Amino acid sequence: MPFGVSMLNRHVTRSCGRLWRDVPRPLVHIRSASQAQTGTRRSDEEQSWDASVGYLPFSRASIGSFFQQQPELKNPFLEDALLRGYLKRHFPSQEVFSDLSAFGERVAKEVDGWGRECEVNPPRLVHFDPWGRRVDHIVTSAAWKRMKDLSAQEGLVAIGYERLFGEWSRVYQMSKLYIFSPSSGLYTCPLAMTDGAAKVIQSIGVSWPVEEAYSRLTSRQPERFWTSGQWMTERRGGSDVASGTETVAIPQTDGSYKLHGFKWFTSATDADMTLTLARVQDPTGATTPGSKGLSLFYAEVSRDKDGLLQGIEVQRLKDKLGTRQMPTAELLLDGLPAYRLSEDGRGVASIANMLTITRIHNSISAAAAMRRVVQLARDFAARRTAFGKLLKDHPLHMQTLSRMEVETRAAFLLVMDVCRLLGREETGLASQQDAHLLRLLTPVVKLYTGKQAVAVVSEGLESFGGQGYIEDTGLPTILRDAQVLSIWEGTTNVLSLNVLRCVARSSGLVLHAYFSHVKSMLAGACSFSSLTPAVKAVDSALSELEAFIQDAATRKPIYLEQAARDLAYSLARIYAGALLIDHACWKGASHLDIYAALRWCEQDLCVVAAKQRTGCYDSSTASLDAALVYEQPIQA
Ligand code: UCC
Repeated sequence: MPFGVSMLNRHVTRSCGRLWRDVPRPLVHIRSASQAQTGTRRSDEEQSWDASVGYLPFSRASIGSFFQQQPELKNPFLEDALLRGYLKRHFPSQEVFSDLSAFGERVAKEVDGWGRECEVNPPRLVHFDPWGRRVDHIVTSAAWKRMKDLSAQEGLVAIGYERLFGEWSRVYQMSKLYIFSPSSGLYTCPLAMTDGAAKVIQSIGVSWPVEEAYSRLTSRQPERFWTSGQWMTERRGGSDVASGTETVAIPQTDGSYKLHGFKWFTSATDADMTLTLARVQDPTGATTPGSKGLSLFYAEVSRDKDGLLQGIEVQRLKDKLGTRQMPTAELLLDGLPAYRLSEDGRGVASIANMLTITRIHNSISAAAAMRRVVQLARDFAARRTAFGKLLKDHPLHMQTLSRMEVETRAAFLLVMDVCRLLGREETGLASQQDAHLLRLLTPVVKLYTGKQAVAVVSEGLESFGGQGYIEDTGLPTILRDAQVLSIWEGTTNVLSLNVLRCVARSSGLVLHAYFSHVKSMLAGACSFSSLTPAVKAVDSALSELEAFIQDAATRKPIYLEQAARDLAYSLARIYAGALLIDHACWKGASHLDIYAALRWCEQDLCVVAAKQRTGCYDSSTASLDAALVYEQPIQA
């Protein structure tokens, strides 16, 4: 400390000693801190002054003594009122409660730490061994490997195939994944594809050459358990699979094939097998273009006796915004041995079952990300004080978290309803209406929850203030990982168009199923006066939607195409409103279930009708939209 400053301090201390005694402690902290920062020894006089004010000096004054308490992850099953209420309402067996409760405990106490380890020790690619031989080893963390064992032990795929709980087995499996997902270090991605591959194999028939694979994909034994990839995306992009797939399959004399192509985006590339699309070459080397030329293939990822990958070169790992815990690679397929699973030219239709499953997993992850950020935010709000009181005592903060909670509840009920339908379909209990609903709602729920997740998680990060933006809190990872949910497995627009296609292909029957199911849910609520505003809102949105569809059916296809996204959003919001109402009518529901339904139904549920009224889908609007995007600056 410069001499002058030291003198001044001493002077101030002597002359103002009495006065300073009444100064609130924080100022005293500042004084002590400034002294220690300069590294000088404190005089006897100063130390006795500290003693006289009853203040224990800092041992490390430069950092002070206050630390914000971090949010605590508690058992995500026990903490989730809606999940527990939903299961209690629908689940015939109470047996799963103890399993979910124990798993939730394990997630909070153990698995969440592994998830963090996966994030900080991301996979890396070792191209060559020390002697220069090409090995293409994807090195993953110990935690990532533990996730695989855990997934087998906990039956995270197996539950869906054992079907011990009949039509509710999928709800049970997905509830477990919902608890697991935000702590899984993205291991839910390989599990989604593994589940999808098992589903495809089951639908095609569990026989040679995939019998062994099926038993491994659905195994509970870690040493037997396999994961699968789903290599669909090539350099031309992952949406328009029909024109983007260049990979060819060359028939071999034994009936198998060798694949040659370049897969641009293969996730969880450390998988044991994959399902992929390719075009079979005829003896002249020609292939059929478009969707009709695509067939579905099964290939194992194996190494020869020298440890070299058979028929695959790993070009590089992707440098992604999020999902960094998981290896995603560019792969050169150079004679990969494979078996054709589908009929020739039925590749897309055959892999569609996998898309249904991975899209449901995607939706589960989206709802789970929202739930996790809400759980952490509400815990933090009970710990952090600002402006003289805990955050939880600030009504505006609670309003923000409550809005996040309503979004999370809607997302949860949407995705669980799709799981319910899937379970009915797989146990032969699905009516025609259930089957139509499952087809329509799978893309709707995926696209809607993907968008909700980004918005809710982003809001959630803000509720931690600056700490939400700090990398090693683990919070930014949740946002980065949420961003992918609206991209992979079909972007929002691609899925919106998929909705239109399934309406057209079913000659509108999927919409009939939708209207009749929503109406039946509303009918069940008519005696609940507390829900009347919500019922009225959904009912009137449904009428608007019906009017829109009738009108749009008379227009040119471009009109519907422009409305596709808003239509999908309307389908999601109205259906979620009906589900929230339906859940609030359950005899075990609380007044807060009613409150959540009322809040959800306050928004514009039929956004497509509102946009139609403003001429949003008129042909002049389309050209103006494009003109606005490409407006050139006026030349000076
Ligand atoms: O993004 C990727 C990274 C992988 C990472 C894994 C993440 C796991 C998430 C885990 C959560 C944590 S992989 C690839 C992403 N790409 C896509 O998802 C594809 C997006 N594109 C589409 O969805 C397109 O609509 C296509 C490729 C499905 C359709 O293209 P086409 O060639 O135009 O085909 P069509 O004509 O629409 O359909 C062909 C057949 C028809 O059956 P048939 O011939 O019997 O009439 C359709 O009805 O396939 C049937 N089909 C479906 N069936 C098409 N889509 C479906 C469907 N969704 N469900 C049932």
